[in-house]
Amino acid sequence: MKFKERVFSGMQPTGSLHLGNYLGAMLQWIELQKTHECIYCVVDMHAITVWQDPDELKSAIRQVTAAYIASGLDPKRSILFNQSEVAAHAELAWIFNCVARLGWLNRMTQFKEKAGKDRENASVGLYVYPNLMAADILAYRATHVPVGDDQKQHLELSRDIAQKFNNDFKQWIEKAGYVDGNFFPLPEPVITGPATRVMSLRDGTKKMSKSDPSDLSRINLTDDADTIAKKIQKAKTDPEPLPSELKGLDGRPEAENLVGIYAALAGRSKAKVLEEFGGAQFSAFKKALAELCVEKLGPIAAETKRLMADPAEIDRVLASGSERARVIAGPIIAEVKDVVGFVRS
Ligand code: AQP
Repeated sequence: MKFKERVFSGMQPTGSLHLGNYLGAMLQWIELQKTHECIYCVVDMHAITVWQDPDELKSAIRQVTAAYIASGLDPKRSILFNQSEVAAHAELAWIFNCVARLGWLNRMTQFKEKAGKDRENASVGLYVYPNLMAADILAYRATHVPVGDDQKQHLELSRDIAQKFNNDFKQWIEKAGYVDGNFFPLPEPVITGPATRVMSLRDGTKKMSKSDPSDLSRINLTDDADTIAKKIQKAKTDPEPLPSELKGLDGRPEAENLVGIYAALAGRSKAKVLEEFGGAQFSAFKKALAELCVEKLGPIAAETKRLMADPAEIDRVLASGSERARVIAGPIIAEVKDVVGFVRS
């Protein structure tokens, strides 16, 4: 079967979105909506794989939706909704729990990082998170998934699950009229954001993350100008001035990260940034970086705040998006049930 090009991606409402989410994923989402049918989800079911305060979760779902719109996603053009409102995600995830192999999940580095030493105490949901992610994508037969670099391994697993489903049920898939046996596409990762892995401002070897206990480690899309300036000023660096050439960043992860953020926000290459700032002290560079961040992120924070003043309108956007998402996923999940041998009434 020739699959129609369709884009799917999502972010977890585990806190407010940050610069890593924006540069690693969101900018690609905005570009892709100009050329493709796009489905962008607030993945609230993924969020509860680690404890979420229920009141904060409700607010975070609306906050992330507002940040989507404020960043430039158009709810008329793209489908924006929250995952738990479309039952096909959970239904397909269960079937994929029965397709994916334990050995595959045991190799997932994100589970190992998130579960840490207290593995026995991690939720089962956290362990099977990648199966739900495969279901998110394949419930729409999405062909392209724009994500940051950290999601590469999960995307490979989604492809493995799609392939195994196509193989395991080949005979019944063909009987259902798919002569080439391809029920699901093998979704392509699109990892082409201007900064595919933005690192923590406190430790250049760790990715910037919503769940880092230190708020100084990240720039949130809701931070005001003073907070952004303070965080950049406090960002970890080394004592050397900035190099004039790229190879001078080797072994200097914090310097490389800040230069990368500047380059991504300015739409320039790191080499060009170093041409301008090579030899400068970090104090001067950080000042320029803070100004650039405020210029680019300030309008998003202001618009998010404006949208959050009317939560009923955000809920309307989500309701309409969920309805449109169900229209696509409904017939696909019905066919999946037929193929695996369930009786539908
Ligand atoms: N630091 C990052 N650099 C580039 N891209 C990033 N992404 C996340 N962090 C970075 C990308 O943003 C999208 C949404 O991510 P997510 O919210 O679903 O989950 P995550 O990857 O686990 O992000 P966080 O911020 O680290 O959340 P927590 O702390 O809750 O786990 C994805 O496309 C991701 O690649």
